[in-house]
Amino acid sequence: MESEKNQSVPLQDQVLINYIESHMTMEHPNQEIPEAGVRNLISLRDEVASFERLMMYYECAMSEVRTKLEVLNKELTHVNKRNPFESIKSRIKSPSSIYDKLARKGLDFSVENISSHLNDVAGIRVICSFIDDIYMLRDCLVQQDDVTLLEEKDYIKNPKDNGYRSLHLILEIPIFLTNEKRFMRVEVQFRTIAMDFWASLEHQLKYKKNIPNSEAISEELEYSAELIHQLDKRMIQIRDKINGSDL
Ligand code: 0O2
Repeated sequence: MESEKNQSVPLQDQVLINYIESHMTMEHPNQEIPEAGVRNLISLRDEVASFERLMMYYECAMSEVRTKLEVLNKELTHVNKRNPFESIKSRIKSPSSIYDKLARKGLDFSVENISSHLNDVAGIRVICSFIDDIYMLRDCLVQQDDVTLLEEKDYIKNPKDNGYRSLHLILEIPIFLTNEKRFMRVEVQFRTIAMDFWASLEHQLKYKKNIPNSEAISEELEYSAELIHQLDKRMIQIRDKINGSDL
């Protein structure tokens, strides 16, 4: 009877079936486990395993791009005696953020939908002191042989209505696994320190509910974004004056 029930179940899943059955029958000794239930659990387990594998690929891709940026930072610091970026952060989008983003796009949570429809599962944020360093780093990165620029959103030249500024790149790079080469997408956001300061505060406004005077705060943020941009431009002028005085 037992072997008949599980006849068409692949051999490698037998261990799981035995485990589920032994556990469930201990709690509910008289309850039969429907085969469909076991099959659902198996397919869920397989989906979880594929999800974890996909996240591992994104982590590898993220490390590759992060290393590329750190190498550029090292070399440019050596050559120019100043570092083009101040800090770098990387993160893999959490499962709940992935779920929310897919839901916003009207898509189910699946490994297929994640890899086909999301560009920012692996994300890197590079914080620079100066705007011109952002474009210099961007050029150095996208001209590398194994990097393909899939998409670019220049919110520095074309800020969002709320005042948000950053340069966003969607890159595709290969990762080399034991038996295959896989192309993965990574989002890189470049900002100045001042833009990052602004975005962090604005992010709080976006995600905090029931803030009194939120419209007035939005207007203040928009105005501050403009001040920050003027300040960013001025810092470049001051830096150039300081460098000029060295000549
Ligand atoms: P998190 O938690 O920061 O990762 P697309 O990815 O092209 O389908 P999306 O997501 O609108 O569409 O792309 P976009 O415009 O490139 O923005 C992606 C990310 O930029 C956001 O990620 C934020 O990190 C940041 N961002 C964009 N607009 C704003 C803004 O107005 N204010 C702030 N503070 N950050 C912004 P997520 O997905 O929102 O989440």
